[in-house]
Amino acid sequence: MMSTVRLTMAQALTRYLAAQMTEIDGERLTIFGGVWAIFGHGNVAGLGEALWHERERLPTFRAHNEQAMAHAAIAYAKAKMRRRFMAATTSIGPGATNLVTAAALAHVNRLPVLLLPGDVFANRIPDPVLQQVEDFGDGTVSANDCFRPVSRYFDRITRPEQIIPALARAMQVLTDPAECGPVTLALCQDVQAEAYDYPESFFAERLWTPRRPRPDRGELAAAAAALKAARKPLIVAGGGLLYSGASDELARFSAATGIPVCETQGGKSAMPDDDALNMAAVGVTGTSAANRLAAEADLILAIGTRLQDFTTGSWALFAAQQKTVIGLNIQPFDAGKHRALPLVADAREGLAELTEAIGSWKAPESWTAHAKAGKANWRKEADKATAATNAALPSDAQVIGAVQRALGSDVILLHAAGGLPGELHKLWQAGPPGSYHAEYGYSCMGYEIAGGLGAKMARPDQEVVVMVGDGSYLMLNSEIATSVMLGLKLTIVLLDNRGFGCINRLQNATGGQSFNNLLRDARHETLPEIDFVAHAASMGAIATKATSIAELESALAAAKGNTRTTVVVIDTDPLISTGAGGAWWDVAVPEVSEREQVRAARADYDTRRKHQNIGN
Ligand SMILES: Cc1ncc(C[n+]2csc(CCOP(=O)(O)OP(=O)(O)O)c2C)c(N)n1
Ligand SMILES: [Mg+2]
Repeated sequence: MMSTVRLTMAQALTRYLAAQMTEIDGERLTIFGGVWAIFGHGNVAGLGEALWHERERLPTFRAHNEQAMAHAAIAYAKAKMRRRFMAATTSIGPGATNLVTAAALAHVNRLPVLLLPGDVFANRIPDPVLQQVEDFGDGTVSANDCFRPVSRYFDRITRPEQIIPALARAMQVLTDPAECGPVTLALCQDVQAEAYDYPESFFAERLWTPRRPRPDRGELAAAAAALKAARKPLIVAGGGLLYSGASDELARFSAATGIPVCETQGGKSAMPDDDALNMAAVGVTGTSAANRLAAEADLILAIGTRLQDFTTGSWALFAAQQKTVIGLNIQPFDAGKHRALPLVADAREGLAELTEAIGSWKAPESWTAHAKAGKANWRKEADKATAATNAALPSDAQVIGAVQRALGSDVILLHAAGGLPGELHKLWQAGPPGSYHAEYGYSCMGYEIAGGLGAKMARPDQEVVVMVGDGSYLMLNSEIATSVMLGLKLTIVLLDNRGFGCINRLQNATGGQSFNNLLRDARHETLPEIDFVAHAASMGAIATKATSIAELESALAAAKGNTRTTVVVIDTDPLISTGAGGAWWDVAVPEVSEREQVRAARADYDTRRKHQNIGN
């Protein structure tokens, strides 16, 4: 007879999660780093009770906002290079839908997170329960259906035994490097509390280690032949390369072949910034070194990248008419983008086999030298942009320079939205792989502080430096209090330019009048003067204001010794961004307008769109 154990569905679920293991550097660990929870009706009685039983193997953490706690979970997975991850559970209704934005963020960024929103009663007897969305024509709909398009796998658990196949599928998705993303298991509240005789074998420890598929022979031969025919090859390194741990392989490949490398937001820190063949940032927020090569390249080896518009300059950046793209990617969906020759494989395995397949082939020396000269020039431009200043209102770039001088590169630098991503992509000199943590797939305001907390949980040995604008800070800052409560120190640099600076600049660049972005341009009775120092201090942070770049540098140097979350606020100029480098970005300008500036911007837009390589 099969041996069974009688448990509630929630108890079985937590027991199962606690038994899923992984191995990192020879150490055996639970693959779940813990569970974030905000309880309410729909999860407190069922899952809440079960988490209490498992609190040793599967620690529970409390946050202040469901979206934020999921951001923390997602950042944890990113900082762990997807080798470990977390779960997040909410009540039904608003608690659950607060998670939806975070689900989309994980979906776009291909990051694993297990979302466990509570759901309405499967038996429907007490309907409509508090917070239930009632569909007049469909009894199976609940608020959690919002998760479907933003989950890699979605299921609603309406019977206790359903978790047996559902959790197996969940683990497969969470640990699959190609499919990886958010998994949502909506847990009907009555079913969480319902008992079932689960087989003991369901709770046996299970070890998960990353799969590393090697390339198909035919695809490898085609890619190697294309590469050997190239005169101006360029590597675009994306986030998948970092997740694969392929940095050393990339450095070897680039050094052996003389092929220059450039990095997407997700791929930045794949190669040391000071490597002469690392052109650093590519695309809309790219360096002059990378973008001039992109404009000329006849072969682009795109590794582990989704090739989003910021990378391709909306497909106007890679300008050569005759060119080949090789898509080295573990996900066929990405590998074949833009008519690429697909090379479906793990990045490290793929690079290793490509190295072998091309033998002693090297890129023409003149191309390598051209790349190196461009990089040296870019460093001079970047140093100019980030140099110290006495200006009353420094630029974002000058603040970045100060942070870099005070803290160096061996920190985890984290950011997500506003003007900072573009400036940091260009100007930050990243340290070792993973030291640059950009959420620029969804570029979600409010990721920054909660994300910093997750990154710090993943890498407690590292200084985690969060750079955030006043707009993003105001949108979601509550996990400062959680970071203080958990004793997880963040260093937060808050750039206060009194509003949505980058969108105001975009508005002006598309011919628009400054309107509704900076506080001063928004309808107001009183112009807000927000005291961010007092605000952060009220949550327990050590908070100071720097009134100059010099003060910022000394405040950050002093913050190194702090063990509590530290917030340093500095006022910045909303109108300046770094002109050097960069590329066009397709933002649709109105075809008809009373404004002369809009008409001019549209004319320019029409011209620029002609340079988009559509399907080429
Ligand atoms: C949740 C969310 N809402 C809206 C946006 C669109 N958006 C991108 S940046 C930005 C302004 C950010 O302001 P702030 O953080 O102060 O940075 P700044 O632009 O001033 O550098 C807005 C509204 C977004 N990315 N995320
Ligand atoms: Mg701002």
